[in-house]
Order: sequence, then structure tokens, then C-alpha cells
Amino acid sequence: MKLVRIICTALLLASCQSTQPVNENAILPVATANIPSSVDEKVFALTDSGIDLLNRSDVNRFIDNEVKHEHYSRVELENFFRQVRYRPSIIRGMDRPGTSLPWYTFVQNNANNIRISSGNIFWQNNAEVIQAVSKHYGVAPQLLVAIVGIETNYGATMGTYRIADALTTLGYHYPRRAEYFQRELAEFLQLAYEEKQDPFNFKGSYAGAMGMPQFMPSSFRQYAVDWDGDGHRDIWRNTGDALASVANYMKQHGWLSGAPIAVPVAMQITPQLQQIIDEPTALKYTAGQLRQLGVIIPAQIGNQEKGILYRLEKSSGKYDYWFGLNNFYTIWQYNHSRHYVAAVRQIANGLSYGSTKL
Ligand SMILES: [Ca+2]
Repeated sequence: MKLVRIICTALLLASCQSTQPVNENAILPVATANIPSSVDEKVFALTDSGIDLLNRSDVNRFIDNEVKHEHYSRVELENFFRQVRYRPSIIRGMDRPGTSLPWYTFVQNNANNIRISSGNIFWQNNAEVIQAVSKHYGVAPQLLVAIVGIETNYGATMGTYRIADALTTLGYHYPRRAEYFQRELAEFLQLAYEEKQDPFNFKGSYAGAMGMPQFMPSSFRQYAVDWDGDGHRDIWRNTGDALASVANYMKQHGWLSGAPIAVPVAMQITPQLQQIIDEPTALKYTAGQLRQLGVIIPAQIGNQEKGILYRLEKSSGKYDYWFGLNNFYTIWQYNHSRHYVAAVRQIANGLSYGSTKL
């Protein structure tokens, strides 16, 4: 497939990284697609920025590797690097904290009543496919709606950056995450080849996340689904493809049908409990262990269930405490932020159509 002649549509993709992030939220601030590029941004070719990419050894190593896949010729890859554009606003966007806001602000920004009522309309308009996808994958319909709601306001704000520009800018002008984004760039080029599309036709967030569910290229290649069977995983324009891709991601990451995401707990905070709250997010402590430390967990949760003790700042200096269960951790893998998971839950439980609360 030649880079220069592929035709196109828009594409897709998504969210998150299953492996690496060292610190929470390092990769994808929530709703990256919602951050606008500045209108007066100076856009110029990477080759005009004083650094000829094709003279860089890391770019040439990348090209050498890609040529081995036999999807693109060396000339095509060199042309690709000549055509990409450096976007300074992308670097600024990455350095902007996405989820360091207190919960009471975060939830207002991401899971407010407008977001929830828009979700009801989205559900009404897509009831049949939402139900079918949910049933097929065994993933709650309100979760699927909440994910596309928080990510892109139900497909309204999927990002306008060319993915090729975003991933190249981050891969070669953002040293802190260069390795990750170069890997995503390689995944992206293979994905464009597989979808038989021109890489320059793919649009998304400044971080390279695509479509209604904001999949990164690696997630797209691993989890995106062609629900309607037209030969394309169109998570930008086909609601079935987008929702099935989210459902597949959640199923593959351990979603348990019929189980809650989190339950409220009561406790007197102690230094030991605070230390547990501050630990990295993982299914580490059982309900039984936490009960022995004085945490009051609803009786419906068995002693053997593992989860995450976390808190939400409901107003300045005042906290609610929660026990996040298996499904909390499933959603956390989609975006490594406890606030993100809690906001998804808030949307899901606020929707009129969900029969059970998560
Ligand atoms: Ca399709």
C-alpha cells in the first residue's frame, strides 16, 4: 500500500496503554481530544524546524525497522517523515495536567448533568446496537455509553490533529515519552496499512488517541472490532464498531458481568490506611484484610474480594472513601486515573436506561 495513494476516511482509535505508565495520568489526560489547538499556532514541517528528521539516527533506525515489515518502502517512509508537521501545541497539551484537579472539580468538568443527559439522548438514538453489543460481550451497556461520553462527548469531540503529526511530534520532540510514542507511531503505520488508508487521513487527539473511544494505535490493533462486518474498524463514524471495541477492551481486561465497580466504605482514617490509599492502583488488599483494619465495607462484598481503597475529595478537605473492585481495576486500565474511573461510574449510574447500578 502506498502512502501517497491511499484514500480515506477517518479513523479510529483509542485509549490506553496496558503496560507502562509509571505515574498515573502520565499518558493521556482525560478527554485529550477536548483540548483545542491554539488558533494562531505556527505549524511547520519538521524539516523546517531546524532539525532534519531524516538526518536523525533514531528516525533512520525507525525506518529500518519499518521496512522489515514490508508494508512500506523506504522511499514511502522517507516521504512520510517529510510530510509530517511539528505541532508545538501538542507538547504544551502533554505538559498540562489532566487529572490533578480535586475530585469535586474533576467531576464537574467530566461527569456533570449535561454529560449525563447527552448520554440519555445517545442511548435513545442507539438503543438497539448498545443492547446487542452489551449482550454479546457481557459488558454493562451503561459502561459503554459512559466511556464514549467521557472520552469524546459521544463522538462530538474526537480531535482534529492528524495522528501522523501528533505521534511524530511526540515521538521525536518529547524526550520524556519518546520511546512510547515511537512505538505507537510504528503501530499506527501498521494500522493504516491494515485498514488500507492513507496515514494522513487519520484524525484524533494531540496525544494520538482516536475515534469515539480514543484508542491509541496499539489498543486499536489489539482490541478494535468490526461490529457491522464492512471490513473496517471504524471507531470514528460507526457507533457499533466503536462500542464493540470498548466492550471488547473491557472484556479482555477482566470485566465481570453483573458486578459493581465500587462500593462506599466508612472508616476512621489512620496512618496505615492512608498509606494503603496512597499505594499504586492494584487489586492487592482483600475486603477481609481491610475490615480487620477497621474499614466498614457493605456486607454484600465477601471477605475474599480484592480491591483498591481510595478517596474522593467531595469538597475542599472533605473526603468520601470507597472500595474499588475488580471492575474498577478493569476501567482503570483504560485510563490510569482513579478520578477517571469514578467519573465513568458517575455517568454510568446517572443514565436513565441502566437497569442496575455499577
Ligand atoms: Ca465496521
